[in-house]
Amino acid sequence: MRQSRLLLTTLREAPAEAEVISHQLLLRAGFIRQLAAGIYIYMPLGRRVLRKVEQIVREEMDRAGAGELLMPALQPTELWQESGRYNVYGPELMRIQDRHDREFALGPTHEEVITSLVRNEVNSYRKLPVTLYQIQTKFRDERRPRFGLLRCREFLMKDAYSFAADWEGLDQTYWAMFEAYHRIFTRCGLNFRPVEADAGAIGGEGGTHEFMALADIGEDTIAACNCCEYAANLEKAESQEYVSYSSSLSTDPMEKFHTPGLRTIDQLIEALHIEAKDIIKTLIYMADDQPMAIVVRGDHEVNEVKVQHILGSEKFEIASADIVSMVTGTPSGYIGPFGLKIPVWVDYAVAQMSNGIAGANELDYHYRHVNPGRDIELRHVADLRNVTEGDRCPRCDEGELKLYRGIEIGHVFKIGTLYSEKLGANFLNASGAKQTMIMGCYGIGISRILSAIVEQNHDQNGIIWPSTLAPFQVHIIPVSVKDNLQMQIAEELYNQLQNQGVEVLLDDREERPGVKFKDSDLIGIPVRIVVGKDAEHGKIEWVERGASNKETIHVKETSKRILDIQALASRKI
Ligand code: 9G3
Repeated sequence: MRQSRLLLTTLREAPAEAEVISHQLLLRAGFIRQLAAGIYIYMPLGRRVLRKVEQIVREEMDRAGAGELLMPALQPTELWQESGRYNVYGPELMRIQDRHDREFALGPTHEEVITSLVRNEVNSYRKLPVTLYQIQTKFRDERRPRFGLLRCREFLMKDAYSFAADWEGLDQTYWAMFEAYHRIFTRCGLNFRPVEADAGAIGGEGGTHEFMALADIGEDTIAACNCCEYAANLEKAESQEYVSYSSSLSTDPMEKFHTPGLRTIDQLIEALHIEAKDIIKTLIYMADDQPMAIVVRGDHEVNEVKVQHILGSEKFEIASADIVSMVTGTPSGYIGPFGLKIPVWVDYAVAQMSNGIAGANELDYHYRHVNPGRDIELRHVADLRNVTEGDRCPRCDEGELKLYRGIEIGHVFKIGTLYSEKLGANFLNASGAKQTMIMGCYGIGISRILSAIVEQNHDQNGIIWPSTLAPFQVHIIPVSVKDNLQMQIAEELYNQLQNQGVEVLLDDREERPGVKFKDSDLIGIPVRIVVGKDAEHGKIEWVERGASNKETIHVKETSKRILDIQALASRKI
């Protein structure tokens, strides 16, 4: 491709609304342009990268035995009525009316569509298991689209769905997909971790993993052991139940004492010269509109996903201040797990505490020398908290958990009969009896991967694309297009490499060299060949993006080197 013919406008500055580096660089390097909030145009360079990610995904999905189809984005909302999800999703589900006033949803995902297809196409165990996938645009009307391609309202997803006759069949497909995801993200050059995850709204009966690209701006937090393979989304991560720190068990009876104005953890620590872990924190929540006390140690946070699963409640949220004072008769800051007329759930770490400080359910008063085993009615004790850095790994005995931020780039679910039941996707088994298909679903955020890659692969001059995804493999830059010899050598090299099947971008623009080099650093093509004054001696400069070295080599050496690069770029592990 000749750069003078390519629609590529680089920007010196990113617009103010671009807060993260991947959003800034994808805009500045001309890979994307925003049409509206959370809605993007993939410019030619961006489209080329997107297509390479799609290609890797297709190869690995096909290799895992999945069949590619393409479903409509327009979905009759009758299907969402049938699955019972029509009212589960509010404004996030984009709906439109057609000319006959029939309502359609713009598909945010396709469980309903695929299940309604398979219930008509498959009726015998002989046709199972079957896995189908598509690479297609999804619509989710996010309240706050942000971070460029990381949280869009229209985005590209690979979504796959598997149907099996039994759980064993689902298991085989699930792990085949898991392996395929591992290969896909490895080939994309991503630094990622598969983590145990919470099935969330989609529910499902059998477990789920997320694939997280490690990045400081990632919205998710994961806990990973520094010794074994254990890794989990913070929503689900566990630690050894028995905390290591042992304190002196207090034999003194618990004693109420005056703590005027000490409402917060920090004020207590400051005034009493204690640590957060000596404090018993009681929070009031509403679980399906029932008030409930959740008790955790002062240095821990309530994990609302864990508590919601334990309580089995649909709705779970912190109680408002007036509910708190109504339920406990106390202003917030002095609440303790004593004599409350509501259920009290206590985290493991609190049950093992001794000599703690807790609110006395009286303004300006706390208790000290509290031994929960002795002084608190421990009817409900469970794992209610977020794990913290340094907690002991729940799988191996010597490991410690470390916390990382991650971008969710993939998610695999065992959803069982959640949709096949509701939508009647049944089959006749070997003995002719009717059974419900067992499903799995598997997503990859194709467009989100571009941002994850840039978050992990950039420097102060711009993007550094892995060779497997770069929009071009080689960038030829003649220093002066007015110098006939330089242009002649550049053109010859351009044609020769093109004939070798190399993806080459030739910067034939009439621009100053400095501008060309800045643009080249910004768009991040892995190999740059500079044709300058040494051309008369048949010498060119070979520069690898991200490496510090620049080499002067003979022009004849280039094609050999390029062949090595091509072998690297096209390797299918
Ligand atoms: C909706 C809206 C947003 C949604 C969903 C439905 C997320 C929804 C979960 C999934 C689960 C899997 C197949 C590919 C992998 C992920 N956001 N989810 O179901 F109506 Cl507005 O999409 N689907």
